[in-house]
Amino acid sequence: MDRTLVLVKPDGVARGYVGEVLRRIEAKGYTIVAMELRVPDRALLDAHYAEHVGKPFFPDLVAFMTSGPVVAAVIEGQRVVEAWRAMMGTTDATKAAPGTIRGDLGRDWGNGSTENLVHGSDSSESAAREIALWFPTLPG
Ligand code: DAT
Ligand code: MG
Repeated sequence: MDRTLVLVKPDGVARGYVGEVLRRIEAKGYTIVAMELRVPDRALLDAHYAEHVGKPFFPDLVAFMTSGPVVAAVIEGQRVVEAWRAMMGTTDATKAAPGTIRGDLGRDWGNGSTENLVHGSDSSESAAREIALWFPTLPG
């Protein structure tokens, strides 16, 4: 069975959308197999966002992601990696399609930070890597 890593980012938690995000996952029919509220540290984010370390926006991304608690979850179901990416919408919330989480709930707040509510692994390989980082003791 396919699995992917979901994060409700600090803006999503602060704005009270944990329930809304989980509601959409449950309504769509996927199963939550692990979940935790935590403030990620720098080491975890360096590993999680390894592909982005050194990019111009990386310091702002880390500042945003360590600004408060996130909800991390592992969800499961056939083709859940691609489904969750579709449910999130594109990275830039301003352009994300209505009906998606980012399109319905996100916007540019003019503070230079890309606050787009949620994360989802972009492939099965990324999902396996990210799940091992966030939930190292979760049985496969
Ligand atoms: P996604 O979160 O849609 O998978 P990504 O993996 O390319 O997008 O980037 C991870 C996060 O980094 C993204 O959610 C917001 C931030 N980010 C990406 N590209 C950015 C850019 N050009 N400027 C500012 N922030 C960016
Ligand atoms: Mg990504």
